[in-house]
Amino acid sequence: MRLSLAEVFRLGVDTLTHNGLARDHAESIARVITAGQRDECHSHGLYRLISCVDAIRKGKVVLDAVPEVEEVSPAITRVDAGFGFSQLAFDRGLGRLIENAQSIGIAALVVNNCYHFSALWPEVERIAEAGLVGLAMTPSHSWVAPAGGGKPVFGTNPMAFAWPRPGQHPYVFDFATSAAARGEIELHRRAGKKIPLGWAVDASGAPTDDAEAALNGAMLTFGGHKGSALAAMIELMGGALIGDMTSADSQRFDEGAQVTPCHGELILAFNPHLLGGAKAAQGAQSAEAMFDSIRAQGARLPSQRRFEARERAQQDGVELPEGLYRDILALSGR
Ligand code: NDP
Ligand code: PYC
Repeated sequence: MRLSLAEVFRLGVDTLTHNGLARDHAESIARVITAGQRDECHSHGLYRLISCVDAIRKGKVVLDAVPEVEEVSPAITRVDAGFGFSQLAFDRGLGRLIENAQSIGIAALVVNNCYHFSALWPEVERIAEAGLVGLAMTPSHSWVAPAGGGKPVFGTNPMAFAWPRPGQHPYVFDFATSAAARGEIELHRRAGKKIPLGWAVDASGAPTDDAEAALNGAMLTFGGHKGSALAAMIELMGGALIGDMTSADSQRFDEGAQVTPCHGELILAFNPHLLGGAKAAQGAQSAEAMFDSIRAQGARLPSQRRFEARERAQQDGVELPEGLYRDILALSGR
């Protein structure tokens, strides 16, 4: 199936509103899902509509939650998502985050009490578009074992970073601190494909290449003890520090419903002009020199694949597996 980006967006909005979600939430979600499909981030593109609708139908998510924005201090904006989805809460808080970082140099946006399922790069890219450096992190459900253990403690805990580059795409990375995102393993299961060894262990703690066994066992962190420590940091900063749930808390809060995780998110913005002062321009040049040395070796920058996919999709639309399209149509009431 080939769809234009406008069709992907409409399919997203229609599917979510058909299932009872308020239109402002549906549009915020459809924007990030469309961006995921456009950039060929398949685990967080249209596929996510299935888990969104699942969470809606299980009665967990507040469908018309109105995010409440509170200016906690000149540096901290808190948005209480009211147990709705995260995207509208982020949209409502972003302007304050940017204004605060522009005027005082460093600012935080804390989103609390949100159902969260999206990739983080669309958020940090929006911060970089304002000329700021962005860093975002969030827990999920406890699916991931610590290095040296075999039982789930951490979430897949993604972390995203964006560095603005005037006149070109920002430098952006965004990855789960697990060896792969859970969505990737789910997509392997849907396609009946094996997963690489090293992504997960089965319920008995043995390495597995079977997606179903992995989902029922424990996922592994990337980079052994290093990924494990980063995953713990995200539990602390994106959970404990901001007065919200860790991945283990989120799992308990779920009460076996197996819907998308509910917790908080921490988003930070840094103003390179205020932090760099008289040397800000020099800092930007050093950054470019580093990016050039990476590329000069034939290595690629993170997100380069996405930006290339974006260009193709903007011209030609996106390709969608027939089975996924059928599954989504069945949820959309069309
Ligand atoms: P990937 O492993 O697919 O990608 C990680 C990052 O590394 C990307 O920025 C990617 O850029 C870059 N990259 C990949 N290969 C290379 C390479 N050879 N050289 C340089 N850079 C490279 O990400 P994950 O599977 O870990 O995560 C996928 C998504 O899932 C993320 O967007 C994340 O936010 C989301 N997620 C969300 C969760 C949530 O709770 N909300 C939980 C877990 C994950 P490129 O994209 O260009 O390949
Ligand atoms: O793919 O790991 C994942 C994930 C968890 C929550 C949303 N995506």
